[in-house]
Amino acid sequence: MAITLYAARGGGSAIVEALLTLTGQEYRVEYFSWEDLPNEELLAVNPLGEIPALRLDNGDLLTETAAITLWLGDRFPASKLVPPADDPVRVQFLRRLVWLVAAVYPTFTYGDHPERFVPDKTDAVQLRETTDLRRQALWRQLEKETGGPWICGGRRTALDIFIAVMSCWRPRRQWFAAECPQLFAIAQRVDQLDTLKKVWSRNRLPQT
Ligand SMILES: N[C@@H](CCC(=O)N[C@@H](CS)C(=O)NCC(=O)O)C(=O)O
Repeated sequence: MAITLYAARGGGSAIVEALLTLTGQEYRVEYFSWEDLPNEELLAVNPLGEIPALRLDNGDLLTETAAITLWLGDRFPASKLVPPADDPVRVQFLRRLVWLVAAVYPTFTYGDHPERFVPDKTDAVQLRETTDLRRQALWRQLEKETGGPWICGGRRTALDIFIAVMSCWRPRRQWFAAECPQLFAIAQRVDQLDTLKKVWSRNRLPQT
């Protein structure tokens, strides 16, 4: 049974699609259209109605980008996507991985569909604005901490793939070029990886 990735083009599933590609593992992708989310088929796979979701080769369901990343690191250590337990950069890797999904990602969860959380239209507009601002502050914080050339220093890890994809979302790449040049440079380096060219093209990335 091949690993199946439930996906939507350009979304968080593009991170997982790129990571899977870097492992060399065979997989199949089922793309949903954004207008169609959440739909019955996806809800049957992931009760949260979110992508990415992975059906593993043993039939298990694996959701949550951070969990998927750590699983890929365990399953495919040769891919070097995740620094191993005794690696000195492991602590900062874990810290930033969880920060990306626990601090940055929720600003999209609440900001992309504010009407799901606050029924009043004015409040919804405000929630979108405040989560957008919060995200900008978070990216600036990471920019300050980043020495380059990659998020974890001298070596590329899964986190650089997160940056390449997430920097295509609001406030988007032009903002990163102006406000977070180091993160922008990392994203551009990832854009250039030959192994990932087809993944980016399927996901219509990068977007400016
Ligand atoms: N905590 C999840 C968040 C996943 C998520 O928010 N996915 C978004 C797309 S990037 C989604 O499925 N949105 C569709 C919807 O909420 O209707 C993770 O880290 O994987």
